[in-house]
Amino acid sequence: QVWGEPPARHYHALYLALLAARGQKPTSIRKGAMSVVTVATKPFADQKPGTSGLRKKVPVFQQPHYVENFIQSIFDSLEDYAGTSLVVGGDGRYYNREVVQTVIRMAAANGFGRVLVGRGGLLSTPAASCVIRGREAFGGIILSASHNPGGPDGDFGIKYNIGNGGPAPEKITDAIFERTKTISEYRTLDLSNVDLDRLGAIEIGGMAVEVIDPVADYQALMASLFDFTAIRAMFASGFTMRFDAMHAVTGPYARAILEEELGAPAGTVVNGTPLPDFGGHHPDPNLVHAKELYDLMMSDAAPDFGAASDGDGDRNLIIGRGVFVTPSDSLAILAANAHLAPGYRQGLKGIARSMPTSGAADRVAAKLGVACYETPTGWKFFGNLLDAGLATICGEESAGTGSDHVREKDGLWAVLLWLNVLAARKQPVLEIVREHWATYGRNYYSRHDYEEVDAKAANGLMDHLRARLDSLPGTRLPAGTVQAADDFAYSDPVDGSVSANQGLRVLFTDGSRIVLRISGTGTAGATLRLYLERYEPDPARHGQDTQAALADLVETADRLAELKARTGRQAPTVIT
Ligand code: VG1
Ligand code: CO
Repeated sequence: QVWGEPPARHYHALYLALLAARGQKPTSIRKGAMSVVTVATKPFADQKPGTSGLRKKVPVFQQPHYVENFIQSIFDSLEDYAGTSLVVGGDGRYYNREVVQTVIRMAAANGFGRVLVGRGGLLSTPAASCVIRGREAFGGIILSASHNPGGPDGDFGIKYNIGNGGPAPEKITDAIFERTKTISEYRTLDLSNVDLDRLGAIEIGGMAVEVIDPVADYQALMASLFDFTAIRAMFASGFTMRFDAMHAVTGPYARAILEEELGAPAGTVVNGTPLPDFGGHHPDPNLVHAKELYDLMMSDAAPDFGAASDGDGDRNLIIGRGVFVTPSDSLAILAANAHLAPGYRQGLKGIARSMPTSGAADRVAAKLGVACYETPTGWKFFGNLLDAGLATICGEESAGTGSDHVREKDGLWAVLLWLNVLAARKQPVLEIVREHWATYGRNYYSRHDYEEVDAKAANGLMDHLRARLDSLPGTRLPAGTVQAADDFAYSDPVDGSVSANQGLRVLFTDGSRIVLRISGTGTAGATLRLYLERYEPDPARHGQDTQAALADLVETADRLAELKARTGRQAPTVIT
């Protein structure tokens, strides 16, 4: 194995390979001699992690000590990590490289034994999860604000993942937040930057820093799950596809796997180079921000299959020629067909979906005779179910699908499972979707987002509806008669922890639903999410326009929550 030459400017740099050859760990170097510095600091009041870590505008993170306070608070909330490995990487957005360097220095000063970092500071969220698990790291720090825009005025984010590769559970994120309120100092090293672009290992401050290929571990995992031979044969026989990486982190993964390994023609992957500002776009794979792909897929020039992923590579958009597959339907269809892929031939142990996600997957679970779990929004709630072997496939309406192969949702994984299903069934996407609806019925589904609403108005709206919930059952509304209404609370079947206030639900007697919640990932004002669902068993009525099919529910939601009056908006910002 050839290791990169450590740049001369590194203080006490050594080849890890040299040590490894001698069977040693870099512990012979005395700590303390390593210029550890303790820096006095004051708490910031706004470091509460949301649905997926701490997300703020870049200038907020650029305040002196802001990043360091949060990283030290993470370390202070962990136990017994001395000498263990920490994985670090991000989606390549603006400020990624700087924060990677900060994390490396602070990890060394706090006693980690090794940092594994993706070359260039890059690691997609699912790849980070894969590396944490595969290399048995203590945990990982993922730098991403996912689908939020990047650049100097865009968003940035920091998330901690535990040793199972998944997002830290609430117990830990709560502890981190508590720590940020009292922190008075942090530890770092007085060292210059590490060369992130050269593969190999060096040593700083008694800690090994190993720059790894960000794609390799992940690519090997994908090859172990899917029938690459069948997919390769499908491409060889003329199957066409476009994958839009949206100038974000999945570009290198998609090129390596789709084009180089599976033989899709060069140019299949577009916008494949990660840019710090994502080319000025929102790397959000939905019908608004991936409109170009959508338009192509609805045109005569459409390839057989279209897909996209988000900033950090954990979301997916699936569009067949002439048909957009809603994420909720995609979850259900993948669950129903997963056995066609070698990694899932044994069948599913169970399915899990977030509460706002449509009930389409529940029907598949019922038919398969396995349990379906309903969790709060956010991937951290799936971890326990996956670890306990209660579920194999999980998904969210927000374009997140994944399985027990890692502990994050995984955009490219979903795309590859779709390709595997297409290669096995040899049918167009449209036909597969229609057959699925004919078998299980169709769950018409849409989400209406009201972005950057005044936070007080949004909270007032929620409080008002929450106060009315108890009086709603039995009420007749344009969408039907209310059967039940509540503020969703989740009791984890594995560890018994309870998470309350996870979204307001109004359930109708015919199975239709209205759900309202405030986003936990927004960085400006409040984003209100209105989720609408109606079940249609009759195949003769499966051809309706989604928004038309849900019009009653939209009207009812406005009546119940006074959306227009309280937000001052006549229409949602984004409809997905
Ligand atoms: C949103 C989605 C949620 C997803 C989360 C993180 O959260 O609704 O389903 O898990 O983003 O995804 P919220 O609280 O804004 O609704 V990602 O790809 O942004 O890490
Ligand atoms: Co994401």
